[in-house]
Amino acid sequence: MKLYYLPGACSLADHIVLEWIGKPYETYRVAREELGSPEYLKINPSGAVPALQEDDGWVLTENAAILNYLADLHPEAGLGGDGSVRARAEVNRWLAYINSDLHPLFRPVFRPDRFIDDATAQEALRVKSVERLRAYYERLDAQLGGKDWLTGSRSYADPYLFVVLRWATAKGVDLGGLDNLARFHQRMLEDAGVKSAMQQEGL
Ligand SMILES: N[C@@H](CCC(=O)N[C@@H](CS)C(=O)NCC(=O)O)C(=O)O
Repeated sequence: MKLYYLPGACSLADHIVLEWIGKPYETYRVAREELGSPEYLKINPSGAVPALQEDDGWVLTENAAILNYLADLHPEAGLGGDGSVRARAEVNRWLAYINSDLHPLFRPVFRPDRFIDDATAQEALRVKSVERLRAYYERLDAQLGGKDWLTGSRSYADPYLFVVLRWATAKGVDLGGLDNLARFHQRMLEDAGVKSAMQQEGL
């Protein structure tokens, strides 16, 4: 099994999950200029990471699908809840919140030029998006109240939260007073699997 990744991108969530599962895997670091190449577009026609390739050549794209797939392949890792339908739904609730609500709001932060040509408008869009992101982190902070992990036990939603916390810090999102998130971030930084994935990605 091979994970295609960009350092520090949302593919880091899958990388951490692979570390937590603890079974052998390979990685392929995609160069930015490779994303649009004919070779890589055969792997992921969206020109994005992550992509997960099985040894027989089958490729799975879309982070939410990959994280669910890894949890199903390795139920012994316990990353999809306690085995109940409701616990799994809770994990997917928070995964969806991060993957489909919060993550897309970073697009105009990282690349405002993809949305609007005017440089002044780009900066205004970037600043507004950074401001709007705060509310998403407030909700995540509230969810972490009294818990070490988003759903109470460690799941595949947690590494995705770690990834977007790194982005928030790098891009100046105001996380002031969100102490549950700060504790979570620190706990993840001290986790052996997180450290290993980050070191492999050169972070
Ligand atoms: N819907 C995709 C989105 C993946 C995505 O946004 N990947 C980003 C990195 S976090 C990417 O590869 N961006 C490359 C680019 O836009 O040039 C998923 O959830 O897997």
